[in-house]
Formats: sequence, C-alpha cells, structure tokens
Amino acid sequence: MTTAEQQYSADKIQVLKGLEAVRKRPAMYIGDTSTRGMHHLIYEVVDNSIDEAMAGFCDYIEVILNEDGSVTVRDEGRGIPVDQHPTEKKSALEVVMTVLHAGGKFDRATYKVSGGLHGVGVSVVNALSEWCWVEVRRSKKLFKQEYQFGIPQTPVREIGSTRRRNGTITCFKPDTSIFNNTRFSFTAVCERLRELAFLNKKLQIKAVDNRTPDQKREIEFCYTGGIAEFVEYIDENRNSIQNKPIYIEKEREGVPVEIALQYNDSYSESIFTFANNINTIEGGTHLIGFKTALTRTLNNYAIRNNLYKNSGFSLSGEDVREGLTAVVSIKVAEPQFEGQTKTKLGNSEVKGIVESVLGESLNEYLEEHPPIAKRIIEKCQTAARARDAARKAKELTRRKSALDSGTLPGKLADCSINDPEHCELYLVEGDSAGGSAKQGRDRRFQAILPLRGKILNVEKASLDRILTNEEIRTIIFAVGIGVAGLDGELEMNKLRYNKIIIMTDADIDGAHIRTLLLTFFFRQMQPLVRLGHIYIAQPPLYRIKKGKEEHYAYDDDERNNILHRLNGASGVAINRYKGLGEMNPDQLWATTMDPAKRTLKRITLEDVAAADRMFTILMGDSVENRRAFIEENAKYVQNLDV
Ligand code: 0RA
Repeated sequence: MTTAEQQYSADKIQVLKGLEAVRKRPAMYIGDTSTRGMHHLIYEVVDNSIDEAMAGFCDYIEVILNEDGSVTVRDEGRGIPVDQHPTEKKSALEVVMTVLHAGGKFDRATYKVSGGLHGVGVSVVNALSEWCWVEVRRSKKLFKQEYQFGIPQTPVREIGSTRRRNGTITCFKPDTSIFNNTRFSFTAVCERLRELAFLNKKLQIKAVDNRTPDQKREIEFCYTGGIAEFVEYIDENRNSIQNKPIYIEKEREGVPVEIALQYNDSYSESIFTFANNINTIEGGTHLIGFKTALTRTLNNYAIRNNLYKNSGFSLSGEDVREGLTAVVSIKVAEPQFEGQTKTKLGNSEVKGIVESVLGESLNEYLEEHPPIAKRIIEKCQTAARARDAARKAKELTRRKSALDSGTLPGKLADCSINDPEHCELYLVEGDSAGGSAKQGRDRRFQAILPLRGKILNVEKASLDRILTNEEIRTIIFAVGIGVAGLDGELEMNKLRYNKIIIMTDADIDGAHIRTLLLTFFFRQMQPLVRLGHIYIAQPPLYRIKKGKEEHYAYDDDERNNILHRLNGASGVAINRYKGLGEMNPDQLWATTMDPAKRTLKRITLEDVAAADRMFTILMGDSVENRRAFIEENAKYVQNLDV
C-alpha cells in the first residue's frame, strides 16, 4: 500500500468508529431519542444553512416533511464544497457528512453555532438516518452522494449540470429503530423556523408538510422587521403601551447587537435572549448587560426629568421589567456556552457591549419620545408600589404563620423525610380528593396540598394580588424557592420537593385548574418547569370489574382492549370516574400515586417564547383569539401537558 492508501484506510476506520459511537449512544449527541431528539436532527441540518445565511450567502431555506417520514432541507447558499481533500483522498462533502465535528475544518469565518444540542455536525444526523442523500449545486454542476446509516454508498459523483443558483439539498430519513415511530410535529418545526426567521431579518424560510396528500400545508416566514416583529408576535394578545417596539441594531467591537423591547399592561416579564440564534434559556452576560442598562437608564432619565416625587426614590430591576417584553440577540465569533443545559452565554466581554449599546440607544429614544418615556416610568412606579404592598403582605403572613407554631401552612400534609431529592408534592384539586390522597399516600416521601376551587389567574393579576391569594401563598411556602416577581433569582437549592405533581379531575374544570397552575409555575417559578420538576398525574378514567378481577383504564382505547380481553361485557361492571373524589384512598394510591404503577407526564419546555405566547392566549383577555387558538391547536393544547 502507498502512504496515501494507508492514510485512506486509517481514515475509513476512524469514520466507522465515529458513526458507531453515535449510533451506540445517540443521546450523548442529540440529547435524547424522543420526539425532541428527532426534531433536533432537522434543526441541526437547518443550522448549517442558517450559518450560510449569517455569512451573507443565503437568503432562502426550505424545509419539507415528506410522506415517507423523511425530511428535505434545501438552501440557496454557496453549496457545500465538493473538491477533493488533499490528504484524505475524498470530497470535502463526504468529510462533512461522515466525520464528527468536521464543520470546523471549513472555517467560514462566521458566527458559528456551537452551543447546546446544536453544532454537533450533520454527520450525526447522517449516522442516525436509515438513509440520507445530499445534492450540491456549484458553478452550474450537480453533485450527489448517498448514505445508509451514515455510510457512503457511492463516492461524491457529478451527476449532471444545472442552470439554477448554487445551493445544497439534504434529505434524510430518521432511523426508526432509534426513534421508535416518532412523528415530526409540523407545529413545533414551524415554531423554530419562525424564530429563526425573526432572528435573521429578511431571510426567507418556507415550511412544507407533504405528509398527507390531501392536506398539504405550506407556510413562509420572512420578517423585514426582525426581532421587533418577534416582540409584536409574542405580545399579540397583550395590550402594548407603546405604538411599536423600541428597536436597536448596532455593532460594537465586532459583536452585532439587536434589541427590541416594549411595555404592555400585563404583569409578566418576558425577556428572551439569543446568542448566535441559540435561545440562551439560562441567560448569561448579554442578559446581565441588558438588565443593568435598563434599570440604570430609566432611573437616570426619570431623575433628570424630575419624574419622581420623592427624592431618593429609585426603581428596582423587578420594577422596570414588569410588563416588559424584550428580545436580545447577539452574535459572537467564539461563543462560550455554559450552564446545566449549555444555554448560558459566558463571554465576559458581551456584558459591557450590550450594556453600552442599550444604555446609549435607550437614552436617545427616551429623550426623543418624552410622552412614551413618561408612560413607561409611570408604569414602573405603579409596579414598585404593588411590589411594596406585596412585600408587606408576605411579611404579614410570615409573622402570622410564625405565631401558628409551625412555619408551614396548615393545609399541607408534609412528608416525613427531609431529603428533597426523594420528596414529592401533590397539588390536589378539592378537599375530598385531598383527603383521600392524604390517607392513601406513602407519608414518608409524599406531601399533599389540597387546593380549594380555582386558583387565581396570574396572567391577569398584579403581584400583590397574587401574593395575597391564599392558595398561591400556600404553594409558594410549600415549594420553598421564592417567586420571580418578588425575589428575582429563585433559590433552587431551597426546593423542598424534587417532583411537584398536579393531580386534577379528568374533566374541563380539572384541565382549567391545571392550566392555571402551569401558568403560575411558568410565570413565577420558571426554572422548575425548565428543569423538569413539574408533572401531571394520570388518574384512570374507568374501573372494570369481573368477579375478583379488577382493571383500570386510562383512556377509551384501553377500556375497549380490556373489555375485549375479558371476552365481552357480560358480568362486567364498568365504573367511570367523574372525579378523583370518587376513588377511595387505596384506589387512588394503586392507580395514580404508587411510583411502581403510576404514569406521570413530565412537563417540558422546548420553546419558551412559544409557551409564553400560548399562555397569553390561553389566559389572556381575548376570548376570540383563545377560541381560535384552541380550535387550531386542539391536539397541541392537549400535548401541552406532555
Ligand atoms: C464551507 C464552505 C463554503 C460553504 C459551506 C461550507 C456550506 C455548508 C453548508 C451546509 C448546508 N448548506 C451549506 N452551504 C454552504 C463556501 C465554499 C466556497 O468558498 O464557495
């Protein structure tokens, strides 16, 4: 063998080893092998086209869900280079498609995506696909390569000529033995593509669902207003106190900074930060810079213009963020992603950059728009007063409960062990079910908190009203980490239960209470949701008895299957549970609370901005929009729980 041939065989072994590693432990590369992981395959491929767009060479991307379960991603960038790699004896395209983290070998001198689950490289997508092919158009020539389970079936071939512009098409079919029969959600794909279109102003992204021949869907996303339109989209169901968002776009020290913000008459804080198009859910230096500049600039403006009655008064960070919706998007050449989910931006230089850009531009805006400036400052002062009242309300309950011997609320039946890791808190609808749960539970690690009636809709209530609400106060005390509106940073280390389980009746009222609770956790204890501490209990719908045999069914299909197994319905008693209260403590334990037998749905938060908008629609003022949303998303809303 020649040296080159030896090198080639060594490379090939290396490639096969790499593919094998990915297929053996897919979760290490894409997070998990659920629907979520499978969606990340699409996002990984799309990210490569987005990189090309960020570099200024691509203004059109198309994503198609095909009937056979495959996905096509097409872009009009420069096309992945196909020329022969000097030492590796194969096409650059083949290297990109088969070698782990090969992206870096072709430095495109752009703002690379390399955080979170993204940026693992298309070779990972290829390895986890039953089959895949890539077609490249470069200088009027057409090239193609095909793969199975990541292994090239042919070398890169020139298959013809074309008159069309340069570009890349990737088509892949996820391996069903790894993603067992999961289905792509067109809604979820669209949410991410819409977000990418907001973040990359003027980029045109088309989403096509071709899976059901007579129900084809096609949506195009293209926003000339960029993240200013993103803010308007998030706030579509809120009442803004401005005509249009404040929009800032500036580059400083080689870092492009884009900020859009507007105030509305709600009490929620909705700030979304992105670094290189990655949603930095855990925040980081850009968020810190944003918060610092916002608080300082508003206070300075108000003092300079004599808008505070008391000298010495100043607005707190929480005050200036109440009712604020903002999107911050920055791009850095070498992003450092930190934190538990690698979604916290670590680049220290970014704090000062964002702080100075926002400080200057916001100040300029306020000076040029005095009536809006005045309205914003007044709104923040109202927030400060409510916060003051809330603090007093909290103090009062603290003293009162201190007098009541224990510090924990009386209605809470706590568990006996202290290690939060093993503890669960059941939030139970109604006193009667609460009573059964208290008797049926394993009191060593299960705590029960019965909730009477509907809890307050936090989407429409000010902080002092939220904190004077009996049910909510009890939840806050029981959970132990504080609330965002009052305490800012939550103290996750004080979390008293690892699992917080919402247990409501399987009817409309139950669903409503569940949504109210989810809204509360989303707005006031978001890390609990993000870190997967919130669960929904799944009580059975039916009890089926035949002689001594007893079965529980959790939906109609299961009931029918059981009846079928029991040979028809003769001598069979079917009991439909209308509410949790109809179960005795033993039944409740056996069906819904026993960790060995129960099923819990864990709440996940894939797209915080989409969830935010969804809660404003579900819990907000517009009945019309709510009805339209539920009709359009009937399936999706159910899956809100998943
Ligand atoms: C490296 C260099 C060049 C283009 C690309 C990568 C590229 C990669 C992908 C992945 C999906 N779509 C893409 N489009 C382009 C530029 C090579 C040159 O100088 O022409």
